[in-house]
Formats: sequence, C-alpha cells, structure tokens
Amino acid sequence: APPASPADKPYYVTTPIFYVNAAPHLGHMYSMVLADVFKRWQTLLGNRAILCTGTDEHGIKVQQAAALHDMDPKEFCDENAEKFDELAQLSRIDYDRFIRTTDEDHIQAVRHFWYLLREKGLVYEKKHGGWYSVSDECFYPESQLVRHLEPYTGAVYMASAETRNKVEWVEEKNYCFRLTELKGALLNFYEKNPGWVEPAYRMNEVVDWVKNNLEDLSISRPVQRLTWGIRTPDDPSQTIYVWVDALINYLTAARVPSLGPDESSLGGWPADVQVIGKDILRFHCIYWPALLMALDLPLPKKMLVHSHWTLNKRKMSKSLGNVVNPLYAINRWGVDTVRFYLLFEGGIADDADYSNNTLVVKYKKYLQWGFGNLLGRVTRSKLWNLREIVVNAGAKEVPSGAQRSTPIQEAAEGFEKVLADLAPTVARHMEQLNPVAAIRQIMEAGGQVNEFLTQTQPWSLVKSTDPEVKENAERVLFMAAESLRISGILLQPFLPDKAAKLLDTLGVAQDVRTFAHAVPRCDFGYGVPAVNPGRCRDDSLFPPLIEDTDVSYHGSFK
Ligand code: MET
Repeated sequence: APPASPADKPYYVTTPIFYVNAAPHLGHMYSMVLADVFKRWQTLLGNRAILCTGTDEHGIKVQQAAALHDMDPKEFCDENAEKFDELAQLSRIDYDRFIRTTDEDHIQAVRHFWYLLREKGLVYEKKHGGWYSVSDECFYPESQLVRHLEPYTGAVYMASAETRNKVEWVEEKNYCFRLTELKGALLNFYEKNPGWVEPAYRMNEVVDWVKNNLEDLSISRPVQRLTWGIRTPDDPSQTIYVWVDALINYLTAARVPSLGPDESSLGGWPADVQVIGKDILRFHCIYWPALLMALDLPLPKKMLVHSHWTLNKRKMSKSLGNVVNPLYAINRWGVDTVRFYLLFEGGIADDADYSNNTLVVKYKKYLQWGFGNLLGRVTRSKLWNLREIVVNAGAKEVPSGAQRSTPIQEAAEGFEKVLADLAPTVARHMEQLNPVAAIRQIMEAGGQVNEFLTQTQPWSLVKSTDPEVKENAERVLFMAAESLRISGILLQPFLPDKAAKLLDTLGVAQDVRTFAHAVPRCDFGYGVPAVNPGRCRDDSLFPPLIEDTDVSYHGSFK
C-alpha cells in the first residue's frame, strides 16, 4: 500500500511500555490515563487519533525475575503482560494496540533498525567496560556514582547517585552506537525547540547531561549475560540492548516506511505526544532522538514528562510497603473516581501525594455535590419539565442585553458568557498538554452553576403567572442545563463512563456530543421528563463512596 499522506496521519499518542518483572502500580496507571486523555481529547475534536501502550519484556531484569520464579521467560512475560493489559482495560484506556516486545513484528522491526544503524556506519565493536545497573538497565558514567551504605546490613557497594540502585563492573565485547557524534545535533535541536519537553524546565536536565555526560552508547550484550532478548541479526554472540529494543516499539506500531511494508500498520509516526515518567527522561529525550536522527527519521513532536505519585510523601516502594495497587483502587472507588483523582491532583510538574482521604473529599465536593447534585436539581424537579424548558428556550431568539434588564437577566447573561468561554479555555489547556488545568476548569464550572442557581432561585419563580418572570426563570434553568450538557461533553475524555451517563441522563443524543457542540444554544433536542421527580440528589451518577474500610489501606500485591 502507498505510504499514508501526511494529511492522513492520525494523532499518535504513546505511553512507555512497562517492564513485566513486577506487577503494575499506580504510576503505570497514571501514564496510561494521561495518554488516554490526550487521545480521547483529539477524538472529541473530531480528529483521528491512535494510542499505543504495552510491555517491555526483554533484558536482564526480566530474565532474572523469570529465573527467580523458576519460570520460562516467555511464560513469565505472558502471565505478567496480561496483568498490564488488564489494568489498561479496567482503566478504560482506549488503546489501538497493546504492543509486546516479544511480538513478531516488533522483533522484525528491531532487526531491521539494527541493519539500518550498521549501514550508516554508526555502530562499532569494542571491548567495553562500565558500571551496569540491572534494575535501571543501563550503564552509568563514573561521575554519576556514589558509594552506598545499606542501612540494615552495613554492606557497601557502588550505586547510581540518581536511583541508588546497585551497579556492577562489567567488561565485555559490546557493539556501541556513536552517540557522541550526535552531540552537536542534539544540542542544536534542544536549542531550537525549547518547548519540546513539557514541562519545559525538565529540558535543563537533558541539556546538562548531553553537555557533561554524553558517552557512546553500548547497544548489545554478550549472549552469555543476556539470552532473553533479540539476537543481533549479524552476530549470534550478541543480544540487542533492552532499551534500544524497547524504544523502537514506538515505530513498530506506527510502521514508518523505512522499517518495511506492513498492511496492518496504524501509521502515525512521528508521535504527537509521548507520555513518560521523569525517571526515563534520559532514554527518551537523549537516546531516542539520537537514534531517530541517526536514521533521518522525524522526531516525536512533544514529550510529556510526569512526576511520581508518593504515599505519605515517600516514594512508593515494595520494601517500605507503601504502594498503591491501582486494581484495588479501581475496585474500591470506581474507575472514573480514580481517573478523576489522578487527573485533578496533578503529579505532572511535581510529585503528588496519594491519599484516600483527599480522594473522598474531592469526590464529594466536585462530583457528588457539584455535578451529581446539580443534575438532580435540574432533571428531577416537580416544578418544571426539562424538555419543556429546552424547547421553550429554543423557540426564542437569543436574548439581547439591550432592553432594560433585571438582576436575574444580568446574572443569566453573565453566566452564559462564562459558559461560552468554557470549551475554548479547556481546549487551550489541552493544547498545552495540561489536563490538570483542563479538568479543574470544568470542575470550577460545576461550582459556579450551583452558586448561580442559589443566587437566582428559579424554583420560586418558574410557576409565576407573570410571563416575564416565568421566562427569566426558564432561562436560568436552561443555562444550568446547558452547563451540565457542555461540561458533560468536555468531561468525556477524562471520565468516559460518568460523562456518558451524565449526557444520557440529560437525554443528549449521541451525534451531538462533540467539541463543536460544547457551546451554549446549539442543541435544543435534549431534555427528558423527570424520572422520580422531587428526589433531588442524583445518587445514581455519583453515589456516596463506601468509606467503611480503613482509609490507610491501599491494597496488597499477591
Ligand atoms: N520499560 C521501561 C520502564 O518501565 C520503559 C520503556 S519505554 C520504551 O521504565
């Protein structure tokens, strides 16, 4: 098939692919949810978008974990990849491909990439000696090491200054990639594209490393040390370095033409946004662009680097026992509540501290009392019928503020402006890859409507025999309904299930739930007669959370 034209290129979002040596944790869910919101946002805008996530299955770390479990590595990976896929599905990640580095097409792509790199003359063979960390799956330059003292055992060993993980000296034949030759090109690229990394301040770390620590990159290991990986195609005594193997996954799914024809290609390269955690910044912002530059391939357009979730302000770690199991959280609170909490509380620029307590507080404030309560107020009153309100509003001209206006008219007008501004503001935040600001903006709008209703008290006016009073009250109620409809539309990428249910409850048709419809007075087809009139709070959308379990419990890993 001819290569897709640039106009056909879908918006392409990726998550890191996750090591399968241990069970998924909250951080994995966070990366996936961020990527998912970016994809769904594009879909909402009417653009074709694709999302890839998956698992990183080769390397010494996974090889050792499989051995520890006394399992065949592939069986071990099958079992664990399944858990990540399960997490993706339970988190409502709308992925187009769940890629595994043991997939046949990926293995082919990596081999092909290897040949291309060799052809460019950028690979050489050498006896390489260096400090390797199995946990981090990388070599560290001497300048980045510290002597580490184990507090309990008193053992002293060399460790990475950054991760505190143990390193060991290895000397072996490796193939090396002439990374240092690309130093100038990298620095030039960073200088020309200061916004490439989001948040931008992370760029300093990248530039600093390239200036001060750049060395050629060892890209293979002797088979004796690393059997669990992709053999270098031209030398059976070596296995390809797991990070090179892993990074190429982003191309496998998108299938750039130079990596061979593929009918099942999703297209998409270059990626529009690659979501990564701050711990893998160097691999994605130095090695990855360098490898792409080496083959003259386009670079990803944006890297979104998020921070970590802590528990009790400490890095989650199994040995400390302060780890949140995302499957437990989803099961306990519901998927959209967890998505809401993760997105609302941030964790992009700075680390965020996970707390069940805060989750409950925010849920009550914004979802239960904000949107749930409002939905009940608007759709379940004995005093009016939402369908009639919408029809009556639709039958009228857009009121102009020109005539003499009463306070209630002024309030309605002011509120309508706020509402008209919501979608463009949220869109601006999303363009800047700031879903935290975006969701907060929507949540604030929920609070504003409740205030607006309290201020205007339409329930006491809507039955008035004075047609003008009645009309004003209807306008207020229509604006409240509009705010729910618009927020519901905008919330779809963030809380897909709850947003759909909100729009269903309002009776909004499926084909008018796009971004273009997120403006006041463009849909007069919704509104359903109240089910259960008089029961105000809508408990079915945001039911009270069950708080009887220990708030400090976050699930175990079995
Ligand atoms: N497996 C790595 C990690 O989990 C990410 C690889 S992304 C190409 O940190």
